[in-house]
Amino acid sequence: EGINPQEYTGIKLKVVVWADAAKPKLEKLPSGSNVYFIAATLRPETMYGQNCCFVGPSINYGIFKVAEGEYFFCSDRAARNMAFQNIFPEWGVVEKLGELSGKDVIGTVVNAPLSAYKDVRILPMETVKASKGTGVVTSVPSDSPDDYATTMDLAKKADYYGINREWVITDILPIIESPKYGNLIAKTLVEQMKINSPKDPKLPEAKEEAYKEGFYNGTMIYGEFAGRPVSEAKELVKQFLIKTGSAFNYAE
Ligand code: A2H
Repeated sequence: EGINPQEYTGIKLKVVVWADAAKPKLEKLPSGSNVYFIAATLRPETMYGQNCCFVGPSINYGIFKVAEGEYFFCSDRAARNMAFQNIFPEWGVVEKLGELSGKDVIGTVVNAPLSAYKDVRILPMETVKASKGTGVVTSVPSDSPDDYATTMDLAKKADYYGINREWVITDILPIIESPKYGNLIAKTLVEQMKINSPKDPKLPEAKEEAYKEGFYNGTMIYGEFAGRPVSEAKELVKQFLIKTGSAFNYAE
């Protein structure tokens, strides 16, 4: 963690169907409540391509009250930060209604705002850091090398990860066009750099290059801002998500 605050967009992915393993741990939730998985992102303009949402399987998470009938699923650490950013009803106060591990929620179906795939699954990503963001990472395999590498690994080793192969969407939607890497920047970079695992040490370099190329040279080719440069669309998509109640600002 550096000295400058990191400004994330908190994306709200509403639970549609809980995984069976999560159900016994939800007893304190009033019936009819809405729970949202909160994913911290730096790339709100890519949300059209969300194909799943990642949690760290061995990270501990909580369910926190945000309003009457509305709850957030995120790490304790993120909840504490949110309590000091006017996101919860009472400043500095965290009200926790449940504790779950990432493993408990694998297979949960959530609605991903703006995503062309609409409802997507919660899937495991071993490289999610508990010490960053909300501990929840929404997956955009077209533009994030980490998400692309993890998606491909999950599809290849679904049995090993204890997931259903059909939960992994590998038909990747192009969102951004770049002169250098075409319309699937992450896939192109992962293949060019011969990255074949989510733990490959070349991933940070691929991530850096994908981010720069997308931001400075990318053009949107999907959604209401198609034709606009990514550098402009980023803020427009973010404001649209906030206005429609699907996102909020979160800093740490
Ligand atoms: B980004 P920074 Cl399309 N552990 O969102 C690991 N990674 C995490 C995380 C955690 N606890 N919390 C957030 N992230 C990811 C979209 C995206 C992202 C795209 C391309 C690049 C990219 C879709 N995933 O990030 O370390 C989230 O993934 C590359 C910079 O705080 C978040 O934005 O700078 C980004 O890393 C935050 O990274």
